[in-house]
Formats: sequence, C-alpha cells, structure tokens
Amino acid sequence: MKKYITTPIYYINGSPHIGHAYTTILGDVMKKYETMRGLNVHYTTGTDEHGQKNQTSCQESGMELADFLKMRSDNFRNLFDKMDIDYDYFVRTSSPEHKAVVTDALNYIYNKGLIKKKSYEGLYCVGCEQFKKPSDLDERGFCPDHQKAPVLITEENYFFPLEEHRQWLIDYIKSNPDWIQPKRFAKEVLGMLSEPLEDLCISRPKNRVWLGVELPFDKDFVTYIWFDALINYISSIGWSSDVSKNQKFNELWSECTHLLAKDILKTHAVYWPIMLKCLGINPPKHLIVHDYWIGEGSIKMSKSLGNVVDPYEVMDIMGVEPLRFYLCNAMSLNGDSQISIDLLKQGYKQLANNIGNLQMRVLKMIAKNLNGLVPSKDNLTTKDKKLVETISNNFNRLYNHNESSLELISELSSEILKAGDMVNAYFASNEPWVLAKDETKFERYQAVIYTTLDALRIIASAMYPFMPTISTKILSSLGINEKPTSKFAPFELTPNNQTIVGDPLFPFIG
Ligand code: ME8
Repeated sequence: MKKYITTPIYYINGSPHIGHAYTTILGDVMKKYETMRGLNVHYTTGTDEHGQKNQTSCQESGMELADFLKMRSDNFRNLFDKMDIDYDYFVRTSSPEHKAVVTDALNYIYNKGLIKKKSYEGLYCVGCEQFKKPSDLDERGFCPDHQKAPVLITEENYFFPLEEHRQWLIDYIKSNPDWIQPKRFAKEVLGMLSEPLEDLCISRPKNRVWLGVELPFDKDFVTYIWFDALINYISSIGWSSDVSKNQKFNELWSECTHLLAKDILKTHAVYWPIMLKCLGINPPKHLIVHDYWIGEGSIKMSKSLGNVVDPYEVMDIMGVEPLRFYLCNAMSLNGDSQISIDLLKQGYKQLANNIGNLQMRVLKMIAKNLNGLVPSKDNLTTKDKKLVETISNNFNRLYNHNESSLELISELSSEILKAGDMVNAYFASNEPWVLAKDETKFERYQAVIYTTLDALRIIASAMYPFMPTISTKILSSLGINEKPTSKFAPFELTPNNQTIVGDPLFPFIG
C-alpha cells in the first residue's frame, strides 16, 4: 500500500530554525514508521520561493535572483540532509515543473468562470502574506504572529469567491471527523466557517510583487503566493488538468497527509480544499496539525522576531538523532511547548541515562563473564518472560495502528523511555553483578542477562524511526545485522550471538 506525506514548503527569507526542523523530522519519523510496517511512502518537503517577503530579502542581498533563491533553498535542503531526512522529492516553487502546474490550475479555474477582477482595499500582513480582517488582529491592531501592524493596501486584483463553498466544507468537516487532527483544530476551522468567507485575492500586481508565477490570463499580475504554494502538493506528484495523465497522481493523492503547524491552518483547511474542489480533486486524506515551539519571550519562534533556536547549534552539541527523538517526545499534544538549549540537553541526558547506560552496563558485564556471548534462554522465570512480553506487546500495539498520527508518534517515543525504565529497574533489582560472583547462581545470572538483552533488542527496534543509526548500532552490538521490522516477537535474540562493546551511544556532553 502507498502513502504520501507532505510538510509545508518553507519561506526562504531567513534561515531554517527548530520549528522547520520539527515538522520535517516528524514527517521523516512517520515515513520510517510506516515503512517498517511495510507501506511504500512518498515524502515531500521543500521551499516556497515567491512573494513579497522573499522578494524583499532578495533585494536586500544584492544577489542575482536565481543565485539567491538557490542559496536560500539549499540552506533548507542541506539542513534536511544533515538531519537524515529521507525525502523523495524536494519542491522548489521556482522550478519550471511547478510553475507549469500552477499555470495549468489557474487556466482550468479561470476557464470555468470562477475568477473575477475587482478593486479591493484591505490590511495586508507581509509576514503572513495575507490580507487580514480586524478580528484577526490583537488589541493594538497588530498581527499576533508577526507583532507588526498590517499595511493598508488598495489595488485592483483577481479574486476567487469562496463563500459558495462554505456549507460544503462545513458538511465535509462534520462528516469526516478524522480529517483534521487533533480534533480541536477541526473545531477551530468550523469557527472560521461560522462567518461568510470573503473572496480570496489570488493575484498581486507586478508593480508591487514581481517574484511569482505570472497569471496566464493577465501578464501584469503574478499569482498570490498561497495559491501558488498550496499547488506544490499536487505539482510534486504530477497533477494535470488532462485527467488521462493522472494515474500516478491519483494513487498517491488518495493517501495524502499534510503536516503543518496551526499558523497555516486556515490556508490548508479552508482555501486549499475549496481550490481542490474547483479543480475536481478530493481533499487530502488528513491534515495533521501541531502547536508551536515557543522560544524566548514565550512567543512563537519566528525568523522575523529573531527568537529562534538554531538546529545546527543543537546538532553540534548533541547530534542529530537525540534531537529527532527529543522533538517528537517533548512536543505537547495540548498546546505550545517551550524549547531551549538547556531543555534539549536535559532530554539528551535522559536518553543517555536510560538507554545508553543500560546498553553499556550489560555489554561490559558479559564481555567480562560470558566472553561477550549472548547466554542461554533456557531458564527464564515467569517474571523474566513477563517483562519481555509486556514490552513486546506494547510495541506491537503501537505498530499495529491503522495510520501514524501525532499522538501515536508521541506515545511511541514515551513508550521507549518507559520500556527503558522498566528494564533498568529489572536489572537493578536482580543484581546480576552479585549473581555473577556465585557459581551456584550461574543459570539465574544467564537468565537475567538474556532477559535484559532481549528487551534491549526490542526497544532498539522500536526506536528505529526516531534514531535509525543508534537503533542499528544497538542491534549490531547484539550481533543482529537485519533491519528492524514492526514485528516485536519476544525471545528472538539468538543465544551465542557475539556481542560487541562499542563507543557510548550518547557521549557525555557538558
Ligand atoms: O508558512 N513551532 O512557511 P514558513 C513549530 N511558506 N513549527 C513551526 C514553527 C514553530 N515555532 N515555526 C515554523 C509558510 N514552523 C508557507 C507554507 S505550505 C503550502 C506554505 C513550521 O517558513 C510549521 O510546520 O513560515 C509551520 O506550519 C511552518 O514551519 C511554517 O513555515
């Protein structure tokens, strides 16, 4: 079975920060989780290279446009490569392939008579690249996300009426309760739909914004950046208005999940499904929406506000995989989450004390007493068996869900720490270092070591989507060279496997 996962495509007017890293890591963790379950996943991410704020950044840089766009887009791509993101396609909206699909979609909608030209006056937030209603602004009249007053703009533009689709969208959300996850965001969207929808302005005059896709029906305008950017989700899998060419597209689209934060909920849950409807395409299967990482000042981390955590700095301190695990584990499911270098270091130390110490202690012990060989599993007690079976059942349950979700990924990460705690407690209470000194207790010693190693094997396999290299290192330290699957059968570790004490999985950090 196929699955298609997307991240937002990111603006290139600044450097990527931990918020961009998070959504892209989440998608990669979901991809690895689904791949372990035997699904064939197509994963896309990329950069949103048009619009007024990218244009201003480019002008300020003094660089040639194409060089500037490539340099900034590469900042994101290089970060994602460094974070081991296994994307199948990296979207660039400046690419001819993407632009051709935007043009095709615009022509299709225009020829159906769904676009009209009129004069408009409104408050425009350049940070959001959106017109704002007074009710979108705070008590000072500022955009709450960008902490700036929008500017009043009067211009003639092309518009895409949305209101006639409002009731359809309300009905769709109500009859598809899993469409937007978590459910509280579906409620928020229904709130947005409780008032009539204004026409969406889908053009910008070139004398204000020249960085964009020219409207096919009026060369004095470029396409509104959001109309252009949302199309990436269909352009990257080859949509065409000629339906006979859509075989690959149809296969993937029916299994599409968009990942995004709540800042772009309206564009994805209101504009996008209506655009799709007018193109004759069903809504994506799911929108998975997360809250914000909150930086200094307790406001949403953002390039424009300068309160960002730099993922490169974090990776230099703790490496990429502990960062991947931390972000998936520490993002709250009920609201925004604070992030700082100190909190990240605490998360790293928790992993080191839990999984890292356990692996090192048990392997050093058997290197000393058992020539590094996995002992026999012949004398496991009911309690030993229960520990391994509980851990294996818990992971089997978590890998048996119909689909990955934010809750599932979070629960899986917590279950890894919980299982580590259980095995550490088992190890401490059975005192194998005492058993090792008494020849009459040798069988018991072997049983405790086998139980610990087998539980560690299962935990390492379950860790794979978050920490693929560390998971593989643990498995090979137990003499296992196969890639983990989503079957967590107990007692499968082969006695007499040669174990290896390698370097610490989580080296000491200050
Ligand atoms: O909105 N916490 O791009 P963008 C968590 N180009 N996630 C965060 C975050 C934070 N503090 N800050 C950013 C755009 N993100 C458009 C999208 S899609 C067709 C066009 C993540 O560079 C999160 O995924 O502002 C959020 O939705 C996205 O980056 C916004 O990135």
